[in-house]
Amino acid sequence: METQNKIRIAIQTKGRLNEDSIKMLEEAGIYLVKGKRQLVSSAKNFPLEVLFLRDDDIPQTVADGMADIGIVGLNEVMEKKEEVDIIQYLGFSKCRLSLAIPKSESYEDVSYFSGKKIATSYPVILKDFLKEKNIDAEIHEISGSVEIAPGIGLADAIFDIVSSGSTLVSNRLKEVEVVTPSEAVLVATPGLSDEKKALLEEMLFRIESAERAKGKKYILLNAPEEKVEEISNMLPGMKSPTVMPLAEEGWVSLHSVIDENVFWEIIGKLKAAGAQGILSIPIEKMIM
Ligand code: PRT
Ligand code: ZN
Repeated sequence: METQNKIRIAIQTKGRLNEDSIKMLEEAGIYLVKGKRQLVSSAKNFPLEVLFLRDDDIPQTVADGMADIGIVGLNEVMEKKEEVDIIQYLGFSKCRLSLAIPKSESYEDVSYFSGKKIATSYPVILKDFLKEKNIDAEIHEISGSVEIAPGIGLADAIFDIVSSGSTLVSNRLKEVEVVTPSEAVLVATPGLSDEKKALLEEMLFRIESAERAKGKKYILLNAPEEKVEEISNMLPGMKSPTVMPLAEEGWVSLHSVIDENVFWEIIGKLKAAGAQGILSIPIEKMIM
């Protein structure tokens, strides 16, 4: 069957994960057929089918095998407790799940929460945490605007996603316990077929190559021949730098790959050593 040779990914229809999920696929050279907001789409140049879902539905869809893989927040994976394999941490949509209380309250330790009413959209994760800490508290599950609960007398505290912390501040709350960090993860159905595993491997290889290139620059410079060794030592490249003769006698061109953040550190040293015409170029992909 033809569909056997395709892999199906579930990604968020709209919301915080959508754009970065599509961007990650594009960096891996996989472009989606653009249409209206349909439920299913496909890739132009990779045997990939895309299922657009609410993030809450992604863990179960992947666990059931309706989608082979999915991109979702680790927080949803932890909350839903569906059986999925976490294949890769993706480094975007980073946040944390934290307990917060009114700013005016004094706080010593987690025993503060004994007998308190805590509002959250993540009752499962919270329950596990309280159990581990031996705290008996009341969990009040609400689906949105958790942060307003203490202000309107609906709860004593909240357990919610925190990113910059500004939502807490504007609701006069303070973060007192970080329960778990979260970020987008790539999940897969346990027991993928060999064909689908091979497609997943190919995707991972591409994602990694694009990831590796981030923050790296390709740098080119001209230098007097007698300075090649000194300058090479300043350029920790993939292997040793490429050295090519220039038309002008006694001069060479050096090429190397460096971390973006060391670029400004070494630029002065390179110039002092006689380097000229220094160029820094972004790198798209890096295959080791
Ligand atoms: O419609 P659908 O159900 O698909 O989307 P959703 O509304 O449930 O989720 P969405 O798009 O808001 O978030 C998707 C995922 O992004 C979450 O599951 C997290 O893994 C991740 N993420 C990263 C965040 C945040 N950062 C975040 N800041 N999810 C939510 N927030 C909210 C948080 O709930 C709180 O209200 O932002 C507020 C806090 O932000 P700060 O910056 O003020 O601290
Ligand atoms: Zn959701």
